[in-house]
Amino acid sequence: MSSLATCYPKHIETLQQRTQKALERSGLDALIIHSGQTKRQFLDDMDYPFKVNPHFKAWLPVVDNPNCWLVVDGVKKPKLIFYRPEDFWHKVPDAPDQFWVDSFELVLLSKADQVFRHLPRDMDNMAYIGEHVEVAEALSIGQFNPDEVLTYLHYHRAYKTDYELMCMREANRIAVAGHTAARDAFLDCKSELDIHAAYLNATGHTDAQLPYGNIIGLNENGAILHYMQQERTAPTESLSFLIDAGASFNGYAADITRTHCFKGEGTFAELLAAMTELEKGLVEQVKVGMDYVELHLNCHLRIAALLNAFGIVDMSPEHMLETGVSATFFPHGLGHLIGLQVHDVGGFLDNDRGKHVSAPEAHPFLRLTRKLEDRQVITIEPGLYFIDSLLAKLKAGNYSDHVDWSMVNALRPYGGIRVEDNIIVTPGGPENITRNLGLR
Ligand SMILES: [Mn+2]
Repeated sequence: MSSLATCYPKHIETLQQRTQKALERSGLDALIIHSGQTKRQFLDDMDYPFKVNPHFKAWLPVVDNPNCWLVVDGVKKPKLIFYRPEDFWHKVPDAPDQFWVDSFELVLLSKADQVFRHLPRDMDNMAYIGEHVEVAEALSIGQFNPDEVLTYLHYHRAYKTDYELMCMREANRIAVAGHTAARDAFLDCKSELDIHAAYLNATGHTDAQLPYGNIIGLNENGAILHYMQQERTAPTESLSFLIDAGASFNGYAADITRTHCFKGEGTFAELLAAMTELEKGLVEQVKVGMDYVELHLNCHLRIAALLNAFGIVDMSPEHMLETGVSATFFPHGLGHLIGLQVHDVGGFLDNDRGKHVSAPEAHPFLRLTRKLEDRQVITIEPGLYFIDSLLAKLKAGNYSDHVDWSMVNALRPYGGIRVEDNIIVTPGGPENITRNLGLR
């Protein structure tokens, strides 16, 4: 049985190779990767929540420790400068002894401003990778976040190592536990805030540990794509529930959406069942070599066909796609790369030298234009919503007569539907790491 610990050395080897190649191309000697540092809130004595540099957590599962550094040249054993201050206000991390520690030459740092003692003496031909350019300047590091290096790393980051795939399966496992608890709380007629609390409880996450703020919308709130408020009072009647919520494991994200209908019958319940089948059908299409933009357009045609079959819009699917009518109901992209970041970088890179492929003009919110390849992890997340502002435009436009407005009005109180799974692209077909856990 392979475990995280047994897969990890190969992960480091892969990162070493990528680093070596990136350095070779840019003529640099090493990368100096900063985990980050805390940021003070304006006129306050407290810090914003710390968010680690993704280039740091790519190397090791440390996501909560500022003032750490990595020195990597792709050949020598990576050097980890690990911050362990004397501090009686905050919890100080233990000296590392986890499975990953042997992959590094470890140095402990007790004073953040003394890091220069452990960094290479001459860093003129090295590059700082991190957020705090002023720190890099003070340390006389020659370059800051060079495009050539970042592009190379961002492009290749889409191909996950076995270790990363294990982390992502585990993040999904945690999130699925949360989704199950949230669904039960919805069926108990709880408020959005109570459902959120049930989710956190089941995942063992704090709010700050979530890879993104939970979207928990009851009834018409399901139509607000990034709805972040959490009403503390339950609605008089719970009709529907849209939850887009993830989990983190070792710095890797899960991003899952489910929609639930309180009653098992009626038009919305039927539409939900049809959208679930539609999503599964799209996942089945995922294969190595596929153009993701085409899959996105195919998704529009499928959603348009549903709108037609349900008698909501009387137009051919092709015409709905051409005229933008399908985008009234499905205004976002089919999905994105996922990994160290929820919407992971590199979705528009056609090659590792930075050739950019934009989303089609009519689909500006699509975040992934790359061909699908082995070891990429993507989301598939079709949606169908009743969004007041977009419906108002449709009503005022040329195609209003094709819409059954009484039906639209009857569905508005249900908000919308989104179904989202996380998929590993493999030569043997899609591995649905969300549904494989039994989440329906
Ligand atoms: Mn997503």
